[in-house]
Formats: sequence, structure tokens, C-alpha cells
Amino acid sequence: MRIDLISIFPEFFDALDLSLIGRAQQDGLLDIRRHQLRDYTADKHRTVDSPPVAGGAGMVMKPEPWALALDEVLAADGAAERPTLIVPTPSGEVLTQQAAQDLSGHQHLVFAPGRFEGIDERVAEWAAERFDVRRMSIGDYVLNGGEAAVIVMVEAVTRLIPGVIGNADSLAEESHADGLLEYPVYTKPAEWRGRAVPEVLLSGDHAKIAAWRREQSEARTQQVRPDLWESRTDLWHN
Ligand code: 6GU
Repeated sequence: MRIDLISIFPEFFDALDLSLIGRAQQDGLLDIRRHQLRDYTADKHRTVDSPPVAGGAGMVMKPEPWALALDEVLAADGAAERPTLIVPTPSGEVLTQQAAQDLSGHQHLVFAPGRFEGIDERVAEWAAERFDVRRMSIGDYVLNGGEAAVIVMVEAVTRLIPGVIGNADSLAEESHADGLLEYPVYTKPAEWRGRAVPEVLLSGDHAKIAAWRREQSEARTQQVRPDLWESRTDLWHN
């Protein structure tokens, strides 16, 4: 998968060189390219923002640097399909495991995280003629800019690409993989600071262990995420 990240803080994305995503880049599974938005300005101060037309608080990102940066990304696009442009914004669709799964099948993702009050709306309109544009949020709270959200999105999406995570079984069993939260896990010793591991886990009875884990998953989901449980009527047993 090819990923382009365009930002006035491209150093933010250095965290993607660590751990599994760093390894996936070294292995050639991922080609992540960072771009400094200010490189696409023409004035001495490398200006990327400007006051909102008709007034209002804060500053708005000017359209032309974004268009020049996106033009360059398009010119280097080798993919057979239309690239996807993700515009991180708290007013977008919320990233879910299902959305991450869908995005993980794409060849080329481009992220355009804005700062200030956001990017001039015409950029997304212009870009929609060249990209599949998705305005996406990572949850119902506000960040100072989209960069931290991009790291979250890139991590959620790329770990689903075959080969990025060594043990594919861990993908099937984790929280949200089947619409439920994960069951609790333990390691040695069997007793620690007076607390015992649940006995069933030491029984060696695989069917009983699977049933216990399933019950725990369902109970946790009901308690912590009633919204998720509501949507799983198929699992309700009276
Ligand atoms: Cl994508 N951006 C910002 N600025 N805040 C957010 C967000 C994105 N998702 C949740 N909050």
C-alpha cells in the first residue's frame, strides 16, 4: 500500500517508523511518504493560512498549497484504481473497525490533515474529481489538528494488511473483530499478589475455556458498550 501524508508538521509522522509499521515499511509492504505543505507555497513566509471569508474565529487553510501538493501526489500515483483522499476532521464519519477493514484493501491512501479552523471547502470539491474523498473523524472529541488522528487511522488500517502483523490469529480474536469487546487475558504466575487466574483457564478443557471467554466478551460488551450490544440482537439469549 502506498500512503502519502501532507501536513505542516510532517515530523509528527516519525512515530510511524517504529514497531510493526516501521518494519512493514522496511519489508516493502508499505510505502509511506511525507510531504511538507509549506513546500507548496510561493511567498517568502510560506503562508498556508488566511482569515475566513465573511469573518469568524481563527484562520482557514488556503486552497492552492493543498492543490499543488495533491497534484504532485497524483502525478506519482502508480495505482490502477482512484486513490482515496482522507480528510481528517471531527465533523467526518467516525472510523470504525469496518471502515478500517475497507480502507485496508486500497492501493493508495492520501491523508490531508488540516490545522486551524480547517481547509477551504473547495479543495475537497476539486479533489473529488480526482480522488474518492472521505471526511473522517476518530471520535466525538476535538484535537488541535488532524495529525494525531492520521496516526490512529494509519495504524488501524495498515495492521489489517496481510503480513504487517506476524500473528494473523490475533486479528481475529481482538476487540471489535466480531462486534464484541475482548475477553480478559492472564499470564503466569497462576497466583500473583494474592489474586488467582480464573480456574477454568487452567483446566485444559478447550471447549469450556472458549465458552468462558465468549461469556466474558458478551458481559463486558453489555456493561461497557451497551450501544454495541444493542446492535447484536443475533447474540441475545433471553
Ligand atoms: Cl480527524 N481531527 C480533529 N482535529 N479532531 C478530531 C478528529 C480529527 N477526530 C476526532 N477529533
